[in-house]
Amino acid sequence: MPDDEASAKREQLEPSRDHQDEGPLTTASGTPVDDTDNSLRVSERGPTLLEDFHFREKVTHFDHERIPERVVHARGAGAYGRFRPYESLTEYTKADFLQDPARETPVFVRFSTVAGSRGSADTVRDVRGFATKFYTREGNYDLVGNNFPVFFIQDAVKFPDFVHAVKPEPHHEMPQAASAHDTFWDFCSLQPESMHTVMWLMSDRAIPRSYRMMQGFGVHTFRLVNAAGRGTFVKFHWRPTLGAHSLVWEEAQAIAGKDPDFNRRDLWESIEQGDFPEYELCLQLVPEEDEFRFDFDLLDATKLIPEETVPLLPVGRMILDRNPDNFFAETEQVAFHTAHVVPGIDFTNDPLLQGRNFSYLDTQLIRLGGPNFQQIPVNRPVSTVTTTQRDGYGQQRIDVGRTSYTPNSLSGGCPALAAPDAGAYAHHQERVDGATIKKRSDSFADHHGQATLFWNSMADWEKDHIVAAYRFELGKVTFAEVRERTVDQLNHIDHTLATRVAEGIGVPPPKEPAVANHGRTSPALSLANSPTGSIATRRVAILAADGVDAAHVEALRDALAGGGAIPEVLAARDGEVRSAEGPSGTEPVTVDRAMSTMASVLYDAVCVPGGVESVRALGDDGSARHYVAEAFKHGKPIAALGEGVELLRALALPGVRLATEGAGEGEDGDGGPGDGVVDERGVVTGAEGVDVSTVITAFADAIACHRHWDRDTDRTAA
Ligand code: HDD
Repeated sequence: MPDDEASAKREQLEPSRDHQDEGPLTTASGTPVDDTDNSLRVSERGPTLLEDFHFREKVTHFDHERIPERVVHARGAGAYGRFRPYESLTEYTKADFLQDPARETPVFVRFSTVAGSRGSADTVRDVRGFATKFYTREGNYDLVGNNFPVFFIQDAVKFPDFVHAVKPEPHHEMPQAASAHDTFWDFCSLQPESMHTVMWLMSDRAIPRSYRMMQGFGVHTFRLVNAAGRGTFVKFHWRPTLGAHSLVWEEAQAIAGKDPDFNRRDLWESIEQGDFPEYELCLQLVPEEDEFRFDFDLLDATKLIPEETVPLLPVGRMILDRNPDNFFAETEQVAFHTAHVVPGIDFTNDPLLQGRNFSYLDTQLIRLGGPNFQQIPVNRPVSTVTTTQRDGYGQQRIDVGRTSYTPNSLSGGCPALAAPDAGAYAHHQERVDGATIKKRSDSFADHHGQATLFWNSMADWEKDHIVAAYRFELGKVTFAEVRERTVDQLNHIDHTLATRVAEGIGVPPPKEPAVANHGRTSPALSLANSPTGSIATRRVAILAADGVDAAHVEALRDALAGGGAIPEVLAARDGEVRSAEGPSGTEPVTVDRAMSTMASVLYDAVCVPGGVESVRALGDDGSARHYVAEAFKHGKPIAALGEGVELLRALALPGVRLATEGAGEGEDGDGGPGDGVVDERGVVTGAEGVDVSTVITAFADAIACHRHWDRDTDRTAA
């Protein structure tokens, strides 16, 4: 897109930005203020006077600073960016922003958790929201999706029930941002349509490593409409360039305490550092005549179309490259709405989507205080807005003229109605016939088949994590009958799953399967098949103490940063550590972080460089030992250079073979046979005399694999 279009939103926002760097402090009405520390009073110790207008205005504004948080998705983080299609999608849609690969469209994306309140932690087990506002030349298009392709319920009328069940329980408002409690499982065990999405919730998809490393889905089947009026069903997918990766549950819980802003910080810092999050937009297209070719209903939001059945068509790329200037003004006030559509994009009769089209507008009215929320800078379209809507709280526009009605003659009929062939939105025409009825279609009736598909498609370690998650969640449920009912539901998905869960929660395992497992799989559902290979933006802790081998640290820093990773030297204290005498002299090594401020759960990998004195000091330091052991437990790559291997040896990491002195020949690291490097399930060490660069290369390869699940203990626990 030419620069002017890419920056259209940025330029539009500029007049609203107030840098507060000119002139003195004033009241909101612009009167200069010379004292904002002392209220006006009668004598030094006397009562405060009502006539102190600055005091009253300051405190009154403060009293009114809060607005209601979102009833769901209250906690989130947002960023601006741009989207560009790879090629024209004219064949399927007339949407202007999908026509021209030379045109970029500005976007704002807000990621969120669902159940927690605004101040809750990022790394809770939950669905993540992935809402994108495209500021197109034809108005705003909002794709309000999640990081799961399916939803808990089929009909929007159930949404308040579902949300009431998952939110903290009303009598004591506990637990915060967690589904592991009685009401959630009571509801789900009575609502079998939730079983497929609950399975996703129990999987590692519910604890993403980063917003930059999770997929997004429009969930519903939508409709694209081309200039000839032909409709095509479509499912929207966002695919992160860095692949989809997740945390380990125990790690996620620790992070919630160590850094509750973990995902938000990651998004912010990546953009500040120029590591822009990137996602590919992909479509699953289904011709209208194929509507009934599936063994589920396309209108049922608890079902996905397996990628193996309808492959993903990559159609464009989105890059997030700018952080907001003000969290409240932009990220909090951004208002998404599923019915913000542009010509060429339309709805289907999915009853969940139909209900959403009511709810999002409604919620903004209470949340943002009235019908003029579209005039808030972050929400304003870059296209021209000409309505006959007037007045209301917070009106920002000065609509000039006498006519705010159609038709009129006094203003020459302006604004004129747009013609369909001149860009007007034309609702797709569909013939609908039938009696009014409150009944779910029979085609929505299979509640377990795709949950089974998901379970069947998981790698062994993913299955273990799922079992552990069910045990954790149900272990918090105090009603035996709710546990039993859930196990019964699981037995309709897979007998082994039900048995393994039952065994962990004190429920009698079901004697036989409720239904036979259909045996089908969809490999695309497994995180094990998500692309790996890059170390970009991975955080690597390099543990050091006085006497560290500075050459090792330098080599690590150079090689890892060269691959786009973020190496950081950690020591007991901030400042510097003395380096060992060596070829690089005795220059001290700069410490990036004190170990006490940055737990091992905040890094993707850990390395122990050499230096006899440093390694000995780390070995004597409980927190350094814990650092490595915890990273090991969470399946993270670990490396030791030179004498660093002694720290790993002292830890006696279970089942790990380390490179031994003089054992260089025939080891099995990255550099090929005989390279002297041992990579034992992501624990990388080099034999004596082996070039550290070879060890570091093997370490980088191990980091690119994300985690080494064959040694994580969440798995063996299940
Ligand atoms: Fe929703 C917010 C995603 C079903 C009612 N929803 C909200 C957000 C996302 C989603 C990402 C946060 C937007 C933001 O960042 O501001 N919601 C979904 C998806 C659904 C879904 C993917 C199913 C496919 N939602 C859904 C239903 C209803 C709602 C069925 C109501 C009947 N959702 C809302 C809401 C929220 C909302 C109450 C709260 C704040 C807001 O809208 O702006 O209207």
